Amino acid sequence: MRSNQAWTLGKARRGALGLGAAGLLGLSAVGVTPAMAQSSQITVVVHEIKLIDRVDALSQADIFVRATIAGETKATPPMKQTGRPGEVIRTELTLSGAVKPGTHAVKLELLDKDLRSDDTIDINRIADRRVLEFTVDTRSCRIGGFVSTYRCKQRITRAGAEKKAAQITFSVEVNK
Ligand SMILES: [Ca+2]
Ligand SMILES: [Ca+2]
Repeated sequence: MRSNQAWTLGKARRGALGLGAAGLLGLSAVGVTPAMAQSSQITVVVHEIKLIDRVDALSQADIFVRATIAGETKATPPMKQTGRPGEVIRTELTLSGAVKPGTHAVKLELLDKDLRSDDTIDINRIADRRVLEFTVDTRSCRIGGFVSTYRCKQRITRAGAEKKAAQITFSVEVNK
């Protein structure tokens, strides 16, 4: 983000010194810069994953976390684990996305890497819903979409109850 911004400023300065079309390009780049300076960052931190039942019937569990923050999807590398039921994996996995100040949708998924298609592990206690979807207000630092409202840095624990279920503990941080 920072280097990107520096690049934009550099380009704007060069453009402003030029004439004609280059000067016009420079002016439009200057117009973009203030919005970028106002951007915030939403980070999802996964602290603990507890496998409730066997998540991979044929091979080892190699789970990973995927987060979609304001429409942009990011994933962690798969973790090599034995995948025994009851196993607790303590971690500090982080996934971040740059956003404009305001309220944004976040989707959090726990998956098991598979040869054919990745398997979504159930972390949502609601039937037929395996992923967690919530909102983050970067201004008030409130996490919405759950029965109770959480705040930034507060630990949230959720568990699924369907086949291939796990419990996940995570928190959300906002950098302005
Ligand atoms: Ca697997
Ligand atoms: Ca469920």
